[in-house]
Amino acid sequence: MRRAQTSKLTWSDVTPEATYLNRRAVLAGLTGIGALGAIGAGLPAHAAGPYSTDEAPNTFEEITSYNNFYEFGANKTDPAKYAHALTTDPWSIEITGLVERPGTYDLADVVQGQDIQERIYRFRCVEAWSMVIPWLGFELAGLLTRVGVQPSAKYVAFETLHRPEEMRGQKMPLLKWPYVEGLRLDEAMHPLTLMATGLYGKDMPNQNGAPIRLVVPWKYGFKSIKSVVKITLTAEEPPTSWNRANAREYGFYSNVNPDVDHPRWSQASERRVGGGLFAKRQPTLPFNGYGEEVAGLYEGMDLAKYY
Ligand SMILES: Nc1nc2c(c(=O)[nH]1)N[C@H]1C(S)=C(S)[C@@H](COP(=O)(O)O)O[C@H]1N2
Ligand SMILES: [Mo]
Repeated sequence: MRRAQTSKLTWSDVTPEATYLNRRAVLAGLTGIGALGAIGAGLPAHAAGPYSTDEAPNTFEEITSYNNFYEFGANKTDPAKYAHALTTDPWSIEITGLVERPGTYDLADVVQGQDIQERIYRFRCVEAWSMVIPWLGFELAGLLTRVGVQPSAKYVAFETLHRPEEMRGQKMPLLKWPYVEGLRLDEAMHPLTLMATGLYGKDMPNQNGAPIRLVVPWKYGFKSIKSVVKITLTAEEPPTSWNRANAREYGFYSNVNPDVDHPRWSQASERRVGGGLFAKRQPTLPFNGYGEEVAGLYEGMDLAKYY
């Protein structure tokens, strides 16, 4: 089976990685240098779209060496050490539950025809560190629309691959396997919500959730489930791994909220990974800075109760 071609031409094809560190300079270069004009036509339509942040992305090295992916162990360095053992081709996703066209779809079919874009998002872990990551991905809404959501569906449940032979952390009871996550349907349909197939213009590194993972930038990192093999549309709120492990510390919503502290980590500020030992912590923003886009989803809800 052919490896899904998930990445169109992106910045990284025309510019060295270093230029990511100043996106404005890249943009200036593209408009200023005629030779890049023809190549520019092949860039994703919305590479500089309204959803990307102007903040400097973390380096590829930082993004791929400091990870949470308990399927490979509980330490930040375990995924980079052990995730190479994961076979990501062939890969399929079962899409089931309250959908018009349930089935097990090959990754190539899932991705085919979707509008793959580069989105530079802030990413905030509940452990109070953050990164800026140039994802490649498409809106989950595009996929859900294609399979057809039945009117009774209210939630979307996600499941990660369970393959202990390749995922050594699954031989340990770190969590109940497989890892599961969930979103309310309106959250899943929001244009900020991505199915990501790569970063820095390359296919997704295994430690970041190859070959396809969820990215929900206004929620704590653990909602962004990796290496997805199953998507189920449901009428009831689905279980989520961290809520099941510790309901007092992790709720279903898990929106980034500087006003609601986690019992072990203040959520008021964060440390940008790679900022250096003496870098100042920066304040954490409501909804991780995406409030303008998503606050309306939670109108009238007590976000201290529904944490
Ligand atoms: N399947 C799975 N998905 C997961 C996790 C995990 O352990 N298993 N960790 C989560 C957490 S806590 C974070 S912060 C992000 C980390 O994503 P990154 O390594 O790409 O930065 O992945 C999330 N998705
Ligand atoms: Mo996290």
